[in-house]
Amino acid sequence: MNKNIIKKLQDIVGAKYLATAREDLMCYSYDGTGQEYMPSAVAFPGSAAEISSIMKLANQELFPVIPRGAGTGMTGGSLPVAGGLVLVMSRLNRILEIDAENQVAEVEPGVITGQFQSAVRKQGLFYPPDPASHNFCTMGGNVAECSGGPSAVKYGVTRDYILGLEVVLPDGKLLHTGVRTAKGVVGYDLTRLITGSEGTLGIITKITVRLLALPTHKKTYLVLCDSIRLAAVLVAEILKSGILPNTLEYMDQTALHVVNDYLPLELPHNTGGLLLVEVDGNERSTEEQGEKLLKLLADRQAYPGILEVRQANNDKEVKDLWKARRSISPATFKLRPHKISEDVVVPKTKIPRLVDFTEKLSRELGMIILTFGHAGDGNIHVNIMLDKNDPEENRKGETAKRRLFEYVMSLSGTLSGEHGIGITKAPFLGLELDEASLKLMRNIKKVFDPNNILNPGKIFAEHNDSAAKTLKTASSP
Ligand code: 2HG
Ligand code: ZN
Repeated sequence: MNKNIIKKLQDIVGAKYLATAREDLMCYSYDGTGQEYMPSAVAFPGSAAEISSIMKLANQELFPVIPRGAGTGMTGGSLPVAGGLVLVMSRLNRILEIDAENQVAEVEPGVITGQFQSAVRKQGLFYPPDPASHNFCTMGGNVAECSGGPSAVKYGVTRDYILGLEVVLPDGKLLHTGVRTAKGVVGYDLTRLITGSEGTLGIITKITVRLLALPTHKKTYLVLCDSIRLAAVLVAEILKSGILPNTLEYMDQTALHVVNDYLPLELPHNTGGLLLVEVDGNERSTEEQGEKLLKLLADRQAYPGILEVRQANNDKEVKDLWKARRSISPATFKLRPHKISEDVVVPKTKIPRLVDFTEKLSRELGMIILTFGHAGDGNIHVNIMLDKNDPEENRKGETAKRRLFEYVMSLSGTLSGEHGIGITKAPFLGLELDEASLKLMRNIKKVFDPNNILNPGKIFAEHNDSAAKTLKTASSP
């Protein structure tokens, strides 16, 4: 990026909000994937108007612009793979309004999700989307990736709460999408198109969300099983019984061990697999659902492999369980220095088959592959642990990932439930999407961003769609 452009960027955001020193750039060169790409500069814009001027300049000078929230993404969505300017949204961090009566709020993209949840909770309201990283990740990043989390099984994902957006388009124009009302069907649903578009169609500068009334009660349980297979089988059984938990999370034995090693907590580890189940609602419905769950799990004739069902007795126990659950992802790095982290989804009844498959794959390739996650909606995190500096492990890791994706497709699943495609899954897009969809999506990107300025290299691998299709043919069952 030449001096002239740097000068113009300084004029737009102010010299103190533009970083070019190598040590500063390094802080914005990586994300949750552990991959690193150095940007040419990093800007901290203070308004949509500044972002608009930056985008106009980027189109004149043809440099890439990459929006970034907190950098917790797991697929490389905020990495400057082609260099360029990283736009850090941390200064746009105000909760603009909480309209309690209409159960609507408006926030800027740099607001930390967990802080927003606490703010609405104080008014008896509830914003359910809760990525495991909610203490660090941002609302803007969540919208860009359409993040999920443990509560998605009952409450849905980020897109289900986004009513409208203010967005700076790649050419610098300001776009307002959606509504502030409970319903709205005027024109194409641009809000949904931009939600989950991974920062490739526009830069989100304001978010209007819908809120719910805060559930007054909850009950949290641990179900200890003698095998992961049973834990996986129980997921569909619990949901079939009519219980709708707000959390139905699953952890295999490796996940349990690694968290115990990471935190000063003692999760039961002499089990084959564990379910974390939580029900919420008003006092009566929570009571009823809890009783129904305990009754179902007490049927040891049907489920002889259930070792124990524990209920969290107080707030501290509940907090500790959640801390353990939210720590699995960072704790896994105790096993190996790197991981390939996947977020595949399969129909609930097929989770046992997926779990069997990953265990077999792990044995066959001699690698640690652990599984945990949002089993209630069939969204399983498969973590393939490795050392990327070891060429042999790297090769085996890539083999494991490809075989996992092919298997998930054969189960009528999907490649990503919550982390998006980014760069890590881009070469595999053609496994899931047909030619017509791919073409339409690429054309949508061209309409929004003809110069391919905004977050280039994401979702669509430059030349790899057809390569992925070859895989599809090779893997057809
Ligand atoms: C979680 O649910 C996150 O903990 C991270 O989505 C998953 O590290 C992972 O694979
Ligand atoms: Zn997750």
